[in-house]
Amino acid sequence: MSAENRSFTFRSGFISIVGRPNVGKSTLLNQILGEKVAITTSRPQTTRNRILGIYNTPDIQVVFMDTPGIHRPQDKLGEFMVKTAFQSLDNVDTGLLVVEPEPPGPGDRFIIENLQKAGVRTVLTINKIDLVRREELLPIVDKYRKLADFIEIVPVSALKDNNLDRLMTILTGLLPEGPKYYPDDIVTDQIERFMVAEIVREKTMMQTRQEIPYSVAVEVDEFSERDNGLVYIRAIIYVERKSQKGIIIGKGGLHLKKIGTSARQDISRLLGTMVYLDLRVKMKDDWRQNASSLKCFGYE
Ligand SMILES: Nc1nc2c(ncn2[C@@H]2O[C@H](COP(=O)(O)OP(=O)(O)OP(=O)(O)O)[C@@H](O)[C@H]2O)c(=O)[nH]1
Ligand SMILES: [Mg+2]
Repeated sequence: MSAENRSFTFRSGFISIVGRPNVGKSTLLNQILGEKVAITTSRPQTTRNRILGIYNTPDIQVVFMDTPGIHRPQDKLGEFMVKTAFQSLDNVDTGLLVVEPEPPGPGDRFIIENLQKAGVRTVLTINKIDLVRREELLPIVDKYRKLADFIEIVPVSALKDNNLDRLMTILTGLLPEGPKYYPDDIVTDQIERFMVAEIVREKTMMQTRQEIPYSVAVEVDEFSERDNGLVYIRAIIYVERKSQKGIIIGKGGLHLKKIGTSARQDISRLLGTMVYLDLRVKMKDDWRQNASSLKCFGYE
């Protein structure tokens, strides 16, 4: 029976997930969906675009938007990321603010002020509660309660899947009557090419340090199915300096090989096929400050 024939009302809405970098927004979205739609790393500023994640039950659809962490931008890429995060608040039904289990800092206050200015009603999620004791958590909840008029404050652990059912009960309870925006079988609107590039970026970010994780952009320049069912993918890892190129490739190409092996496993799982992954490393001087390079990588 289609949704139209049912006697109950269908409810739906858009929820934007915002917060400082590295608080666990993308981990939370992946865990809610039970599928990995957004890459996650232990480094701040991992997410650079708005990532859609669609949650379905027979009578509910929530369209989540994962967003880049809101920070003080140091370059044009950072400006794009912060703008993307704030734009995601236009026309949403609810904001889901994610914070660390610590008292609100200036960054959190800044985001809260902007949510208020935009008139977005907000549920606060205190994430990573697996890292603190209960006695430590209560005063933090209290501080947030005094700071703003949140619809609800929900402590969770996205990583350990702790209290996410309660969070979802609250979020879905807020949904207005509405249409099904996306078909049931769609979990994200991202195309495979983008997801593949993101996986390569995730593995590169995870296996590099200092400035390199932030200097990396990935472009898939060939994606083709070969006769034997194998998918051939060529991806270019762009860095900003010659020295970074050398580090990523490593002695005898060993480091790049390691990145490729772990990326290939995830891409194979995503596409459900055997994958041949050809990785190249190229340099694009200071691309994070260059408008045309940013455009070329889809950061505009
Ligand atoms: N201990 C613990 N770690 C968590 C939890 N949720 C996320 N993390 C970790 O926090 C780090 C950042 O997670 P992400 O999901 O990438 O954070 P994000 O907010 O999307 O970060 P940006 O995209 O950079 O803004 C990763 O190392 C996660 O494994 C949690 O509930 N508990
Ligand atoms: Mg993220």
